[in-house]
Amino acid sequence: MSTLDLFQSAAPAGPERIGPCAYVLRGCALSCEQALLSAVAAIEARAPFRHMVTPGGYAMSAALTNCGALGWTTDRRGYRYTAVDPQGGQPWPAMPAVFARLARAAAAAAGFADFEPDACLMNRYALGARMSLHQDKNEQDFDAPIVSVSLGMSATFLFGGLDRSAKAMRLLLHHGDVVVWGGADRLRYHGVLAPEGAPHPLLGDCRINLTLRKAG
Ligand code: MD3
Ligand code: FE
Repeated sequence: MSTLDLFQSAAPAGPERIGPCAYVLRGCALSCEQALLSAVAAIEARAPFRHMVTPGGYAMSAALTNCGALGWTTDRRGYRYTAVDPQGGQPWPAMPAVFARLARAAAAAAGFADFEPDACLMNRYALGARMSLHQDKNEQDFDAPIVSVSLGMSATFLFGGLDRSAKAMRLLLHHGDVVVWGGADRLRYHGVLAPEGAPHPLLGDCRINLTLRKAG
């Protein structure tokens, strides 16, 4: 093997800083993609992706489900975390070890030691589905970071400011990319545009995003 081959091998790039306390780890999830995808399949068999309704009465275009001790839900009464899946009344499926391990390693690489997620919100975006600018503020502890894992088709992520009107930075996220947000960036407005580019060889015409959180 030549020196050039060594440099061209799939060594993951180091963390790329996109905010005071926010980092992209390109391709960080690729080494465990099979384990992640089988875990997603097992979770959706027990807690299917569904289109929830916002307090304003609109169905979300992304379909969602959860795993872990707590799961995020929305209905006409508001946004909240629950221990039980409101559709079926069973606890959310347990957090797979591969999710927790990846989230912990990614958080550590971004400078957040000892991250222990108790909730994983899973969003599935079909063609045309998107998520408009919002803040994540239903969690108890804003000191813990959020780790996001992108799977399937690519999508443009919008990374705004602390007030809705601030101009958003755009970042194209691909299969296997992991992003970590904490500290000063934890309450920034953010959103995601519809999947773009080619269908993914493993997931087809959709993008799935895992967001690992400490909710309770
Ligand atoms: C930036 N999901 O589920 S994850 C969400 O791609 C959500 O499914 C998007 O926003 C998706 O709430 C983006 C990335 C993310 C999550 C939390 C953040 C970015 C964040 C919190 C603060 C700043
Ligand atoms: Fe969010």
